[in-house]
Amino acid sequence: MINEVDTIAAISTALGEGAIGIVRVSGPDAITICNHIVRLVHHQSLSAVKSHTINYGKVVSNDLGQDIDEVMVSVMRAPKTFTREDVIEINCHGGNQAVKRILENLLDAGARLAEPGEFTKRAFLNGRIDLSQAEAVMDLIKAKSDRAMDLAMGQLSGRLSSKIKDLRQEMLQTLAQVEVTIDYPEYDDAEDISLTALSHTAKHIKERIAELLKQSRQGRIIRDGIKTAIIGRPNVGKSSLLNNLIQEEKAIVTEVAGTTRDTIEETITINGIPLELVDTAGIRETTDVVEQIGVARSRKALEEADLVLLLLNRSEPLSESDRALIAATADKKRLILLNKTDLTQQLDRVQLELLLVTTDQVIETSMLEQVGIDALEKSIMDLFMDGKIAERDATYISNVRHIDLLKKADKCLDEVLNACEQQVPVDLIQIDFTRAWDLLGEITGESVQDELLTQLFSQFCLGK
Ligand SMILES: Nc1nc2c(ncn2[C@@H]2O[C@H](COP(=O)(O)OP(=O)(O)OP(=O)(O)O)[C@@H](O)[C@H]2O)c(=O)[nH]1
Ligand SMILES: [Mg+2]
Repeated sequence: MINEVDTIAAISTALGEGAIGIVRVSGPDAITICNHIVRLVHHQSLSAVKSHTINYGKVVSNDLGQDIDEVMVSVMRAPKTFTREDVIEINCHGGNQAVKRILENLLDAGARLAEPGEFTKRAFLNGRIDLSQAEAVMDLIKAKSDRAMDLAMGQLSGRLSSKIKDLRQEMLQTLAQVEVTIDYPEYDDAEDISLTALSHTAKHIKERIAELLKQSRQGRIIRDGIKTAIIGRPNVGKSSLLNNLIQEEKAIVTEVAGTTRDTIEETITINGIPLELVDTAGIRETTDVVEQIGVARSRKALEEADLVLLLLNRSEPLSESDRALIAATADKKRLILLNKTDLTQQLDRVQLELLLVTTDQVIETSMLEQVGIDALEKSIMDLFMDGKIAERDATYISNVRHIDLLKKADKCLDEVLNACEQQVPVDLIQIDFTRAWDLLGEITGESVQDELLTQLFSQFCLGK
């Protein structure tokens, strides 16, 4: 299936100080190429060792025959390997030098430097994993939390793929049924039977797509985290909130209004869900040039946020800026925090409620006395995960590409249903139906174009 049957090599571990480093080689000449530079202690050569064994030896340079490093070499012969090709992994000492020199010598001996993601791409092209599993490999590498990792593992084990395959199978059966019916003219009502079958399946597939999409929002959150902007006028306690959440004096806190000039970003996890916090400069009208830039950045953070924590100072009456911010965040998912509850209340709750919508939750806090943090964390979970901690085995679709394809397939099926209602000729409806089938196939890579593959795999790390 692969036409570029050369042998590729890359450093598979992160560069930097570490106990071991791994250089990986895959392709038909992997063993021959490595034989040039590996001297084993207990065997003649790598060709002589059993598959799936790890062997002690040395790497020597091609030209000078000089020892480069003491190594353990894994030999894995095709097809039971990650790429389904012969794979050699050289485990050497960590740090930058050993891995680099070993790689250089492998390239001299005839290997080609792998492109990012090329090992995984080969695994896909050789049919070991499908596309959604390949993408899961990337998610696994980039996972920011335990939950994100569980999610990627679920996808890697083919949970999403098998659901999509079931859907496509069902659609294929319907298409086959339609073909047969149309081909037997003794049925007078062939068109009717076909229309009924197509619309019945289209409806069912649409229901299943809707379920998958419903879970997708949570999936994205588990994977990418919740972008959370802390917003409020100057001096209400935004930076104090950030420090409290991350349990570190990261942001400067003073009684001077306008202390925070630039946005400050930090990530924490709540029940396994990453929260990407952004502390912002207090939003107000100002003539100070630096502060103006800060305020513009605050507004940008507000725009990009999945969640806004809007802070108000309970010990002062509502101000014009507070009202403006309540209005500006109205279409956002938000929590209203009334801070400084350790001081006497000046803010009129009734007046405030009039400005809020029914879904708004108000939480009273005191950053000084660290009151209300637990309630805040609980509310965030309620808002994003329906209060539940993500179940391990639900099929969360977290990949934007998958969501997009599901939505497109859903639209095609809408057209199928419309056309069925209007009694459009069956062969025309079949086209949309088949298109939906193709779109679902792109998720698993059963119907997929070359450019897409190149683009997808180029997002991987080198050596994976
Ligand atoms: N009494 C009391 N003071 C607080 C509380 N939270 C914050 N403060 C004080 O309020 C002042 C401002 O706090 P910051 O956290 O710097 O406020 P900010 O919203 O980040 O202010 P800017 O960065 O200027 O926009 C500091 O003196 C804090 O110690 C609270 O709950 N109670
Ligand atoms: Mg601040």
